[in-house]
Amino acid sequence: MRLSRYFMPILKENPKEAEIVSHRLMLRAGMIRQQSQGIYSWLPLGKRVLDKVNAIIREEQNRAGAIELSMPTLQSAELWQESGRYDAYGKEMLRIKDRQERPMLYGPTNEEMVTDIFRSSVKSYKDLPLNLYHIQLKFRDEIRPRFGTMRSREFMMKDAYSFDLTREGAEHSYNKMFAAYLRTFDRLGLRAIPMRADTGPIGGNLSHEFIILADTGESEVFCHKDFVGFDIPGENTDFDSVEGLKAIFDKWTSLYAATSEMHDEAAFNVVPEGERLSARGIEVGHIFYFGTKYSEPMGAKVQGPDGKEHFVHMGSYGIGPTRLVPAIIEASHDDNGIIWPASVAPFDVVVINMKAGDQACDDTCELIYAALTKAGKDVLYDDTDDRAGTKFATADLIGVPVQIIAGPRAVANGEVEVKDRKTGARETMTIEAAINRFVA
Ligand code: 5CA
Repeated sequence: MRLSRYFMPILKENPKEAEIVSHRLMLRAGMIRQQSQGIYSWLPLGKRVLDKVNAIIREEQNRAGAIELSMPTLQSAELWQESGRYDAYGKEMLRIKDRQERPMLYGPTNEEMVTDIFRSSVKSYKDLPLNLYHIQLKFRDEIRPRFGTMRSREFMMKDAYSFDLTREGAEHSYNKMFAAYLRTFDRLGLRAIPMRADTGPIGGNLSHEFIILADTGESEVFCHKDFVGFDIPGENTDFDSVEGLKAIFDKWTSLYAATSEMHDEAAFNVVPEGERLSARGIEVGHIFYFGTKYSEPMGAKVQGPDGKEHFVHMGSYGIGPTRLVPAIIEASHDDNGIIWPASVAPFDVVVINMKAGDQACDDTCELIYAALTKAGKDVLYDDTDDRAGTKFATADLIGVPVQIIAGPRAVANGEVEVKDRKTGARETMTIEAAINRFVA
């Protein structure tokens, strides 16, 4: 992508409305724009990051055996009347009427709709277990939308829904998502700690929130320090192994960890003082097992091996991609801007032409840009005629992991400078070596 032809509206000044660093940096880097309170457009740079986050979520959901579909944002009120949540949900639900005066709503979550899909076609235990997910916009008319896309009214959610014949089966499905979440957040460069959590309007009695520790987090959390160093389940994790996944779940729930709603001061005080961590955190995922809470009122049942009909046991599993992007920034930035983990960086590398219009600089940059693009890399080429200082500041602000800097003096020697955004380390090398770094 040539910056001269891209749309990346950088802000020079710090936006006043932004209270936390991620919101400030997302606005300054031209990643998002508020359209009305708590409702955002994702501008091209932000969209790239969001897509990369979603790609990782999708890969790990698929690895754990979940199957992707797509459900609409607008739902009929009838389904919610069946489950009893239409009245219970309260003012967070945006209710609307269509031209026939039929009550509709902008979905805050999809338990009812997915249960309807399930009951319309699954009739036998032989088709279980089943886990269906989508990545879709939701709407919750939050009282206090704030911190940009961290807590917005319209936001994206990956929501998965599992169906099993028995409680034991449902627990295995829960453990699959539990392990998949540990892997997902790790790949996003985050350390998320599962904590016992309140179930709120979703319901049920088994639930974990996945929390990133951050000073700007909205939740108050209490946990054992050792979680920070626990091993993440590997790529070779066998998601069909009941014992294997149970062992992962047991290990990650063996020490104290709870959000303030579930906090038990006496139990926390049993943890040796030096190992207690009481901090603030950002909830990036939340998983629930709620048994037959929706399947019973909505009549979602299957024939079991005993020939009888059984209401299915369900769970739901949410991740907030539009919250994860600012959460990643909260965890990874410095005074100059964002520092993206390579896995979600909007571009793999930025090529900075320090003197656009200078033939040697232009030729060198074009050569590198073409070679890296051909090698399948996402390359941003700063071909604008801005001052070098402005270009460096922009490259640092948008947080691309590697900068290749082509200035007249180095280029005259057949060389460029390669800068690591995270460490700030700079290395001069031949043009060929710089290319080979990515191509090899
Ligand atoms: N149906 C269940 C799981 S699929 C559910 O709705 N769970 S939830 O309410 O906990 O939301 C799941 C995730 O969505 C949260 O962990 C959070 O990451 C994200 N999320 C929830 N509300 C917002 C919001 N207002 N803004 C941004 N992200 C949000």
